[in-house]
Amino acid sequence: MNIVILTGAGISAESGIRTFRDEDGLWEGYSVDQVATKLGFGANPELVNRFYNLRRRQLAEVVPNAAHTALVELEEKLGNGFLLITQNVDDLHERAGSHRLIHMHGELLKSRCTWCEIISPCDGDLHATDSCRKCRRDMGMRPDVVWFGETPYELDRIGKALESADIFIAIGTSGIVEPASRFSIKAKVYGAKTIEVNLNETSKTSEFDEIIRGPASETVPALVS
Ligand code: BJW
Repeated sequence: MNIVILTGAGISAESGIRTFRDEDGLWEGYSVDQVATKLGFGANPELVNRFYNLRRRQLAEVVPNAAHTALVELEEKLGNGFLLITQNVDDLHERAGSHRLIHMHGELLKSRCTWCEIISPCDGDLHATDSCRKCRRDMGMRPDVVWFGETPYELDRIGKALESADIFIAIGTSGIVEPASRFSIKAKVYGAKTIEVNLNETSKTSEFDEIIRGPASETVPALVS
């Protein structure tokens, strides 16, 4: 049995991390073009790093919730038949104990040099003036997150997993952002049963075989038990 899970900001909401597009979402007060595009970073790298520094610091104040933990239990049951793809840049899945995990939109706790592309662990603040430890150039250190117009990580591995999935479950994602928004249809075309787990209806709800409504901290443990 192969199960592929896609998680979005909704799974971390009950841990205290704001989603992007819900009322009071993270994008409110910020222009997406300013903080989540390469052009925005080029125009004002210090502002962009400040936005991510704040979010990186907030990670220290939150802990995984019952939904993250339930997915660890499912991974332990299924072993190689399990793959967790997260769009989240927080580290709550790994802190809960997930191993078979892809961070398709990158990770807040890593930095990337825009000059030489080296990726390094990053648990403190980043500044545009920081020098890269490898190429020594400055004005290029950015969070290792995937912005609009950039290619998400590990799409080949994800594509293969979707083709062999028996069950695909999307948890806490609005289904607005491509290419993740197309994963459920791809899995379905290749024969998977698809399940949406979300507090609310999404623009993709009608595409799923089964819908489970409610907070992830309750619905996910019930689903995997
Ligand atoms: C709960 C809950 C609870 C709440 N329990 N549920 C026109 C111009 C330019 C680009 C495009 C364009 N049209 C399309 C594009 C492509 C673009 C895109 O999709 N844009 C659309 C927005 C229009 N996509 C890209 O550019 C991507 N790259 C790409 O497509 O490359 C081309 C390519 C494709 C295929 C192969 C090769 C190349 C890159 C996208 C990068 C997204 N980056 C971000 C920011 C990351 C850094 C950061 O964190 O700041 O990733 S955007 C943001 O959205 C973040 C998220 O991962 C992503 C998805 O959001 P998510 O997780 O769905 O959150 P929300 O807030 O939207 O939804 C939360 C959900 O939870 C809601 O449904 C709630 O109901 C629910 N919920 N509480 C259960 N307790």
